Parts: sequence; structure tokens; C-alpha cells
Amino acid sequence: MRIKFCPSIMCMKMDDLKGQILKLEAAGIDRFHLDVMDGVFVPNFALGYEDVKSICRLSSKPTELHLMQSKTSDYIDFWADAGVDIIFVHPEADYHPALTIQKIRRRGVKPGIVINPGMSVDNVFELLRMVNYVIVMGVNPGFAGQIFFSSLGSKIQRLIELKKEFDFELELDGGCSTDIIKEYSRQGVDSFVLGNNGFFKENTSYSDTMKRLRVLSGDAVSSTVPNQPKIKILITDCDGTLTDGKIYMGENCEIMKAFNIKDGYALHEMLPAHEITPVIVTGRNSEIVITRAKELGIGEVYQGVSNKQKLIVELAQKYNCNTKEIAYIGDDMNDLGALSICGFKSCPADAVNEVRDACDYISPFSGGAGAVRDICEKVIKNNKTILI
Ligand code: S6P
Ligand code: MG
Repeated sequence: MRIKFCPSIMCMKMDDLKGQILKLEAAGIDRFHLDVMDGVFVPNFALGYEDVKSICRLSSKPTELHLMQSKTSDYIDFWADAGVDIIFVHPEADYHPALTIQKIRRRGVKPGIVINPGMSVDNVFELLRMVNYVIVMGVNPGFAGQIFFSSLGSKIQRLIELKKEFDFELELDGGCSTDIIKEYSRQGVDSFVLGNNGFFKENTSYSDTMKRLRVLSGDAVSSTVPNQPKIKILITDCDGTLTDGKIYMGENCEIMKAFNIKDGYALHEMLPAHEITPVIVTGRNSEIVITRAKELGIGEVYQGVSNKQKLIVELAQKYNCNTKEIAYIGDDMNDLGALSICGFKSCPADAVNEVRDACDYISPFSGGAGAVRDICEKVIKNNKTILI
């Protein structure tokens, strides 16, 4: 799923509300985060009814309201009337948070809960079944520009697991620096509130910052490289790319690896149908790779390759093409040289950071979990948009 980015209106220049909203939308944000603070639940004030109503009217993107307000339950109709799409409440603000959630849903608005740094998942466990969204606060609520609590990792991990069972979207709010976004988007957090940390205090334009966030969170926006020629060869590494990187060893030293059927279809059917030659290049040696390649009809398999970059130059000569007409998929440090000379540089979501930083396209899928299929589709799609 594409990561969602939700700029916090509170951190925006308020002297040009309409202009800022339009700029943010043009930059590719996903929804607006609107903080309401009542001076009681948190020691600060932010956004009133008329502000929220204007923002909802001006925005063509969904709006999410983060209510930092005591007795939230009494105000659900009031806020729903302002036209928001999602309402987040702090469970501790009401005696009966489940009732508040019901009230939100009855108004046709999607409910969410917010878990403060000092509150545990166990306290809100039953509510997780009732909501569409869960925010983990990275800071104590009330002010922008604070630093993300470093102790939240296990709480976030637990919610990443629970969201599969309860089907909610998991968002982080407060202190979402680029490092935090990079780390947690890879782990499975779905959305991030953008404030002073990773967005409004950056020196680049909203558009450029959004592009950078999309790439570092593994989203697919920068997959078309300017002046990219058509791809003729797609080279993939094996371990960690065509597989999940694990090697299963039996007691008699027999080794097993798992390949993904969807990746296989792309290499066997889709690439040849689009005149792209699939190649496997790996640093290890294994009969398993030969067997799998045979099954897929891949004639070009190079194993035990210590210098992948050199091999790519040789392959380009053999196929009478430029290395810019080669796409490469790799996941680890020994792929960096190869990636540096290929025209389309890509990796699975769980590639090491150095490789992710070097790539044009980071698949949202991990190695062995469909990354190669996804990248093949991307390359084929890009080829179709290139005329020569
Ligand atoms: C904080 C509020 C947030 C802030 C956001 C700003 O109480 O809930 O939504 O607007 O945290 O982000 P940053 O990067 O300045 O912390
Ligand atoms: Mg907030």
C-alpha cells in the first residue's frame, strides 16, 4: 500500500490558507491533519470550528481531525458538521470511548483512536476492533516540533502485528523526521503526520520534499528516470531478491530456498513477451538456482560472481547495448557497483539502507514476496511510455 502523508495544518503558514492548501495538494500529499486543542486536555489552543470548516471546504483531499479535547463525546456532531472525513479521539478523554466511536460512525465519519506515549496498547485493545485508524503519538500531545520518543519501537511493532488482525491503518503523529519515516515505513506503518520535523522546516519546496519522502519510504513515484532509454535486459540478484534471503539447512547439510511463483511468471512470461531478456547474477553458487532458472527458461545465469559491475559491462557488450538499457534488482552491498552503472536501479523494500538510497525505484514488496514481479511490471510499464 502507498504510504500516506498528512501535513499538519497547525505547522503551516496560516496567513495564506488557500494558497498553502493548493501547494500541498499539488505536491502530492494524501490528506490534511487538523489538530484541535482546547487548553484543558493539552496546554495549548489550536483550530476552532470555522477554521476546520474552511479547510474542509478548500481541500480536495480527505481531512482527519485530531481532537485533543476533554469530553470529546459531547462534540462529535459539532465536528462532523464541519465536514471532516476522519475523527481521531483520545480514549482517556471520555468515560465511554466506545460510545464516542459509535457516535462518530453514526455520522458517516471514519473513527480513529490516538495512543499517547504513556499509554499502553493493552489499555485500548478492545477499541482496536472498532476503529479504522490508530495513531501512535511520537510526542506528548500539545506542541509541534518535539523529538520522537525513542522508547516506542515495541509498541509500534505490536500494532503493526495487530493491524493485520483488526484491519486498521496505523499512523504516527509528532516528531516524524525523515529518519523516523524511513525506519517505520519499512516496518509497516501506513501513514505519517508531517510537521516541523520532516516537512515544514525543510529547505526544499513542498514538491521536492514530498518526492524525497516517497522515495525514502519506498513509494513508486520516481520510477521513471529522466532520459531513460528502453530497457532490454533485466538483471536480478538471487538471495534476498528472488528469495527472502533465508537459507534453510537440514541436518545433512541439504539446503532449501523458497522462490515466489509471481516473480517466476514475470521472468518466464512477461519479460520475454516484451522483448526484455531476464538474467540472474549472484555472488553465491547453488544448484537450486540452476534448477529454478531452467524451470523458468532463463538461459543467462551467472553464479559465484564477485564483481557484478564488470559482468554487466560484458553483458552489455554481448547484447550490443548500453548499460543504461539494463535494469538491475539487488538488495545488498555487493549490488551497489552493479546498480551504479545500470539505467534502472531498483530493490525490494527490505534491501539494506545503502541500496535503498542508491535506487530509482524501491518496491513496496520484500525479497521473495513479489518484489521482482512488481519491478518487472514497473519496467514494462516504463518501456511503454518511452517512444524510442
Ligand atoms: C501535536 C499534534 C501534532 C503536531 C505535529 C507536528 O500535539 O498532535 O499533530 O501538529 O506533531 O509535527 P512535528 O514534526 O512538528 O512534531
Ligand atoms: Mg496531531
